[in-house]
Amino acid sequence: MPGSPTQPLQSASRDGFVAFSPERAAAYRAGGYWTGRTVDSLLRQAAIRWPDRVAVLDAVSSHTYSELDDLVNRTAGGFASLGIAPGERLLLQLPNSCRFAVALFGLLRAGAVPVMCLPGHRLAELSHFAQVSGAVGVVVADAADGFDYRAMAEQLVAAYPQLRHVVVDGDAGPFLPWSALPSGAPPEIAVDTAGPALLLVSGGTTGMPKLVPRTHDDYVYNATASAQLCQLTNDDVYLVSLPAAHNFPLACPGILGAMTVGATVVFSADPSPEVAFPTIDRHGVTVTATVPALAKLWAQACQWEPVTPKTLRLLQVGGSKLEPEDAARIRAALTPGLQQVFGMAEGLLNFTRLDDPPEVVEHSQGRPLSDADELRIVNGDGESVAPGDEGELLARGPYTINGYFRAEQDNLRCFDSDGFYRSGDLVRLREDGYLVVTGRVKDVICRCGETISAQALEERLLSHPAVWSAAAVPLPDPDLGEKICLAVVFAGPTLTLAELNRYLDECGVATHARPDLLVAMPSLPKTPVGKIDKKAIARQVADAQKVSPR
Ligand code: OOB
Repeated sequence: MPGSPTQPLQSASRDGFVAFSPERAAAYRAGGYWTGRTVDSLLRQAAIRWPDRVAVLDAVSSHTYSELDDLVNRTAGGFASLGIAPGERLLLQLPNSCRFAVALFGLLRAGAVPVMCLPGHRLAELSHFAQVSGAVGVVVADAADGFDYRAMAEQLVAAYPQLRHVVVDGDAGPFLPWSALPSGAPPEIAVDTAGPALLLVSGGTTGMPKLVPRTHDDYVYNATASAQLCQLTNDDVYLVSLPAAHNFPLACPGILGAMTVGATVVFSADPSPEVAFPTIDRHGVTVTATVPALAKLWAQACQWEPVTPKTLRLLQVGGSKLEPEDAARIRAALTPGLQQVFGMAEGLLNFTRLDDPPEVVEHSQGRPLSDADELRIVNGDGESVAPGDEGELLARGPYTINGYFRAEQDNLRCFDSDGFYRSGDLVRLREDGYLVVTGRVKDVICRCGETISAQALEERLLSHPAVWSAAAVPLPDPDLGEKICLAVVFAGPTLTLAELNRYLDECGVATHARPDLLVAMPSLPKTPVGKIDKKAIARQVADAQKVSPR
């Protein structure tokens, strides 16, 4: 808590952290965006205001706010007695469960800075996170979804001996079992709320994910303002369907936003309709966040699942582009309360509003959360485009980072001289101030001197009733430079490449922008949060063809 008695400030995590400029920080404080509260104070305050309300529950446990607060006190004491000092980083990788919330707040209350790994991350990613963050420990489950996290932890600590503490939820093997965390009183620490509270991992599509330092001030604002926008109250029941460590279910408004109003958070370790629908029904879930592929699946599953969602008042969809036809189907099958969310771990969030007409909700990706968000839409030379034209989205504001953690080279590329974050997203600003995402700067295929937008091609194909999902990826080609490979999941019988190209011909798509290769797949590979993983598609197809991806 600000102003509490002291241990040193979080200096250990300061190196490699790019702070907001003093002028902008002062303006955000003066404007009331930053309130000097810690992320942990959200739980402390909820425990004071709503002690007996259920804070978190999962398939096996449930805790009121006051119980959760007590558990977190003990856990923070445990971490501190291991010798974990304020500012030190720990990798946190747990499945969706109450234990996730206890561990996250236990680390925060001990002053540690959790690195928010997703359950789908593996040794390559965890090694990268350990190396860049200089983490001193890991908190993992023994096993989940058929994967043995302990075995991975053994490899990890062998390569990174700096990882002094490995705490395992469940059967710990050679490591410290969660249940044997020493007991102790939570440490008294002084926290600089303008410093990093936690490190998110970027959803970037190229290279290893980068570490995104979110400060107490910015993240508390992020969660509080999102909860207000979504009109969350303590009658709401929020379902964590996506991996809890992802920014979307964590703070947009997600788990942290629910805490600002004393709502209940339900953790589901499995987002499939068979598990999620009965969970929604049993607990009267009113709000949840999904990615388009999951929302589409849920809408379709309403046709055959015996129990379907009846209580959802707000279904958030974000993470990748939702097509208007799918948005309409989702509204019809699941709830008229659909909300598109275009966000990023780096900060900027755009939401459609609760009272927006269907046209806006179905055809746009929302508008900025905050009136202090500053947006620029620029061409390849960095100049602002004409109103309504496509360009790259740049953003700056009270909850958008000023640099990745310990990534000087990336920061030169990803931030402009005014501190704007270059999102790499191509967007168009509608006259009403709403954004439409039109592609990614780098998600293009350079075929024979022409640059083809993968998203534009995918959108065309998705309008064909036989196409359930589609991804266009570049493959190296000796003559064309790159050729267009199309991976498709068909809704029914498979079409041939000639049939698809005939359809594109009818749609008036240029001949140079037609796929060269069609690969039908039973499902498209996904990233740990459930977005289509184009790198994996290119790798799979290239392996099958015995050529190397670009
Ligand atoms: C969310 O965060 P990340 O960090 O996993 O991914 C960010 C990127 C964006 O730059 C954009 O390329 C894409 O994901 N994206 C969307 C989108 N929402 C995110 N593309 C099109 N339409 C959308 N609605 O994905 C994220 C973070 C907070 C809330 C929601 C999503």
